[in-house]
Amino acid sequence: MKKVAVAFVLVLASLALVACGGSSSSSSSESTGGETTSEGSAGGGGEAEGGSAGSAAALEIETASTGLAYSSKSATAKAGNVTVNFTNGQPLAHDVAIEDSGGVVVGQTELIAEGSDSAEFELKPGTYHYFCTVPGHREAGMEGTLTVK
Ligand SMILES: [Cu+2]
Repeated sequence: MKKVAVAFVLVLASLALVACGGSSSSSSSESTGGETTSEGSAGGGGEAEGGSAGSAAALEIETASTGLAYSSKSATAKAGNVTVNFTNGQPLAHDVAIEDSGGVVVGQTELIAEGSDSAEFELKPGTYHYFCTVPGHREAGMEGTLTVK
């Protein structure tokens, strides 16, 4: 009977170990979640979406509320397939073209007014510029720097 009692205690002890293991594994998954959150804030929501849809990433570019300018003078994107979502809230037509460091235009969105358009780009790491192709707009300041990592 004593052996049975010892065996019972061992079973209880192993159950306690399993319980400990369970709680430690759940706390480690919480820390993994924290890492994912910090990655998300660095790379933007597009990174999480890209994980489920391959390597696609989205870059949002919009015009300033008034004037010949975009809302931001700089943008960053991950190398690979990048979808540029361009939003123009102005009644004046604008577009977004992207040129590489050699000045070669690699693609552009439609010319639109008060609307939005998307275009896909295949971007390698490097420095690009985005600008509006309407004559005079880029010269007036409607451009920005795109850094692809
Ligand atoms: Cu323009």
